[in-house]
Amino acid sequence: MSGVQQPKLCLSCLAWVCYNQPVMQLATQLLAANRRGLARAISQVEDDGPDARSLLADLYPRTGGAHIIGITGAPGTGKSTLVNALARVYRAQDKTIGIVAVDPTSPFSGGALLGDRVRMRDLAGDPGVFIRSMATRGSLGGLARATADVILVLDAAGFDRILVETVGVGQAEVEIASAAHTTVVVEAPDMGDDVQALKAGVLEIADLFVVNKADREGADRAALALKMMQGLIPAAAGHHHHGHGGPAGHAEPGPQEDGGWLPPILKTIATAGEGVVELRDWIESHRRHLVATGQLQKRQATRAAAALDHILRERLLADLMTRLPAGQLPAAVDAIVRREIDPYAAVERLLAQASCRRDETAGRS
Ligand SMILES: Nc1nc2c(ncn2[C@@H]2O[C@H](COP(=O)(O)OP(=O)(O)OP(=O)(O)O)[C@@H](O)[C@H]2O)c(=O)[nH]1
Ligand SMILES: [Mg+2]
Repeated sequence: MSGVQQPKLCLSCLAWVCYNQPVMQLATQLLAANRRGLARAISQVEDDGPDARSLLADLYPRTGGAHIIGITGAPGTGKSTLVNALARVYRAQDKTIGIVAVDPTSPFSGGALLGDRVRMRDLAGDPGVFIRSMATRGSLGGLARATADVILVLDAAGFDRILVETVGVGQAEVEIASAAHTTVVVEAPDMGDDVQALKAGVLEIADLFVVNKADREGADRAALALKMMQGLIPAAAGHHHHGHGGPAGHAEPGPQEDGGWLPPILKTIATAGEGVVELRDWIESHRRHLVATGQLQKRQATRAAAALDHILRERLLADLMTRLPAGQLPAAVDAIVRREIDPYAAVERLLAQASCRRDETAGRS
């Protein structure tokens, strides 16, 4: 770095300042004044630009304070409306709220994001709330990475709770949701078939179920269907509990004697704010449960290991690619297709070629 004053992100207030300017204190009021700095920091990590790594390195020690809440469910179940209402009841407790709306459906995202903005407009003037819609990435994997990094920035900025809305349709969304401490799965009465469809990946990650649009017919039926489904979910990793004295349907939801957690099934009318205080209180109860049982710590360790594994794989592969003589990879593909070599042997050969190259360059220097 040169001696010239570089604008630097102030870690306390997340504004872009020069070195000699006084560092301001983090406060809810200041977040309002520095929204532009925060937005800029988020754009940086979202685009994975040249300064993103050093920015995240600076911010990382300040993360870990926020509770991350995933809100997932089929399209149109009322997730955005619920997030909006939830943010308001959290604000009533003076908690600061970051909101990340993720929409990976490429052809419609423009319209959907615009819709979210309109619905969330009444929160927009509140300095204790920051809303960010995630633009579609080139790949779903890229979207998951960008979302995780944006959550880190909001965490470092001091938001107490971060609400992450994802449309629960595929593996990438489940991956995004796995970044959450508490995952809320949203259903609606008129989505009968989708209750079945959701069973595949999303039900297993639910800490709370919400049947939204409880003003509509069929809400009780949907709640009952979920309750029955709970009995079908295998008890995985202390996540769910099936009472020893009977089926899960007879156990009280919430913390269980064996340290497990039985997801409650709540009914809400997001448009009227009904049941939303109860939802907030259940989320907080789940948070306390995670802390009390040490599961928060455990989840964080699991996530750290997964992140490390992922980054390590990417780095090693990229490293290998730079060391591989040009044309070797397509040549190997051709050889496999021609049945001259099997894929395992091809990998061995590629690795040997890459390490030859390394010895060569090492010998030269
Ligand atoms: N009747 C009724 N309508 C609701 C309720 N909650 C949301 N809606 C309506 O349902 C529609 C979809 O709501 P959104 O909040 O956009 O749903 P979403 O799940 O975020 O939708 P996507 O992000 O597109 O997947 C809107 O017209 C809402 O006004 C509710 O409790 N009752
Ligand atoms: Mg939405």
